[in-house]
Amino acid sequence: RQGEGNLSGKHEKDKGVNVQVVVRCRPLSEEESRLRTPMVVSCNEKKREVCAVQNIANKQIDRTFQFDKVFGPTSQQKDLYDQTVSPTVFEVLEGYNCTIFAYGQTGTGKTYTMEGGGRKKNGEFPSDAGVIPRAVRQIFDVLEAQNAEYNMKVTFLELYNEEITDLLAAEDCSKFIDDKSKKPMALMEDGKGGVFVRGLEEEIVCTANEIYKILEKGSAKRRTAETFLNKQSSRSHSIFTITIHIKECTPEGEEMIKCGKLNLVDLAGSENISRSGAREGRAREAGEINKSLLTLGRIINALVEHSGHVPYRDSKLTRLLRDSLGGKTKTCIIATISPSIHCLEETLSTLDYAYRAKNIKNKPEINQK
Ligand code: ADP
Ligand code: ZZD
Repeated sequence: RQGEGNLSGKHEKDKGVNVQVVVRCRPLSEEESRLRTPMVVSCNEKKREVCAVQNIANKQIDRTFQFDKVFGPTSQQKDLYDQTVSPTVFEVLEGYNCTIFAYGQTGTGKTYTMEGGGRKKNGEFPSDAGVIPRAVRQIFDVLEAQNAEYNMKVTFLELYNEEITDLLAAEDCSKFIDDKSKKPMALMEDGKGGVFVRGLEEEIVCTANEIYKILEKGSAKRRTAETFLNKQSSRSHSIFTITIHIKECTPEGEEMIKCGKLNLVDLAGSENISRSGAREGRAREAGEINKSLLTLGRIINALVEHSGHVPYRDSKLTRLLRDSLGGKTKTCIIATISPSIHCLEETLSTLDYAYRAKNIKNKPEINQK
């Protein structure tokens, strides 16, 4: 099996594998239903197509896009997880680095998809749990079933206005005072082409419950920071990372360490960042420009147009996740959209963006020592 893995690894490495792009359309909210908001998006999950209907000068124009997968308004958290994330988690356990991005307009379900609804009081796993808690559960289920020898660490950070907040560092109220003298968390080169955040808390974890406690701590801290610093959560990016080292023995009795990493990224709302840049001007005037999200878009453009310079270094997000775009990581983008007529323009912009990202090729490699 090892040989097979290496072979397919080599094969993939030569050709490159495309970034996987899936689209999820949320249902109308209760409010939208009550107001009989027209739905302008239809999803054909079998054909993997999304169709948006546009009325221009009384003419109906349909735009249809095909993606790697499409999840309609009635799709459940489990459906999306089983079909797109679960295979990725198996790859992480084989020693790949994998990244899942949620991209879309504010209010379309990025956080619902990545985190999901809150936890139930009775301690049961909630059916609306999102990608992060489900990935945690799967990782431990698989490792325990394999009786594997492993160690695992997690980090959880937020990026707001090009400043990093460690969501796992102990609560420190002085952090919430907007003190100009306080040192921002710096990105450092690791000498191997990657970067790390200096001083970022890495929690070593042994059980799924420990991670859930950490998530609880992280989301509490995020809420406090939002309140104290009057942050707009729609403008922040959050990155939850799990790194796993697994000890294995080859049939020859040689010891081998596989290392896999999973980055789960909830991006800032994509509104104001249009492809043409037409609304860039207005957003910039309003001080709303999100450097990291803008740079992400420019990188996608540079990679799909093969236009030479790829501006990875222009933002913190893209420095941190450089390897996920055109690098050795396996990457999946979940583009979230609303079905409402009031969101049509943003929906089309998201679909265009996501459709272009399908052309990015990465060269995944297993990490093995
Ligand atoms: P975003 O993170 O993109 O701003 P949210 O995740 O906060 O959006 O979702 C906005 C609202 O819509 C929330 O109340 C959320 O529970 C609901 N929602 C989003 N996606 C779905 C879905 N697929 N099914 C049911 N409710 C959803
Ligand atoms: N989306 C909720 C958190 C929020 O915005 O607060 S849901 C999941 C991933 C990352 C962080 C938090 C969670 C979340 C949670 C809820 C309540 C307390 C702690 C953590 C969650 C949801 C289901 C299962 C496990 C964790």
